[in-house]
Amino acid sequence: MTTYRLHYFPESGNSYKLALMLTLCGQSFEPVWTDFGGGVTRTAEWRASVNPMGEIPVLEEHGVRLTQTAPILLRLAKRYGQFGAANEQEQFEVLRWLFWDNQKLSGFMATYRYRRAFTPSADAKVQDFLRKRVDDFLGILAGEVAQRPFIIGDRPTVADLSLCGYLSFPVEESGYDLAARFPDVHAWLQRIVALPGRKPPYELLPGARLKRYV
Ligand SMILES: N[C@@H](CCC(=O)N[C@@H](CS)C(=O)NCC(=O)O)C(=O)O
Repeated sequence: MTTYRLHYFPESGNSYKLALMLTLCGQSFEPVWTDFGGGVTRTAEWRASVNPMGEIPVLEEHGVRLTQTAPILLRLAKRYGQFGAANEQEQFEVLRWLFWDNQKLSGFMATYRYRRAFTPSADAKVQDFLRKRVDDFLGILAGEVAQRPFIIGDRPTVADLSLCGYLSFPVEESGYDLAARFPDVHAWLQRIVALPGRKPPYELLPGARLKRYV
């Protein structure tokens, strides 16, 4: 049995992707709270000893440190035979959406939400730019999940677990009322919420929280 340690901070949607996947696969992990707000991931010591990429999350498997949620999710899907692709075409689709999520939806939503909720005076022009990008991406996602229950078909895959990472936090933080503005995205999220064993982010990622400004 693999023992896991997850280096995270509670507000991290990327950490939630891994915590959720492990939980849905019936696995437990030791949570390793990290002082992201205090800047620890920017220190040379942390980068040398935990992650040279300077990013959270980091998943330790028997002490081996893994980073980047997409390949980690794929590895866990293979290991537990859950939330993976059933054939080559599905694998292509899963990868397509994992890449899109990392670069577009999660990438921009994470930045928009962090600045909006967890910094004291985010530049309005930058926020406006980021919000327009997120609006576009949510519209794209809505168009897809309106056509089928999950992003690549009838079953949830790690692509869904990645895409939902930042959309699973409270509306107060993101400022996005998905039920009102993107009902198809909201309905798809509810299908993820209904998965057996699913828990919300702050239940899986405990500990001291960042100061919230909104
Ligand atoms: N593509 C990475 C993204 C990780 C990431 O951006 N994590 C954020 C926190 S949730 C971070 O550490 N950001 C630090 C930075 O951008 O300098 C993944 O999937 O693991």
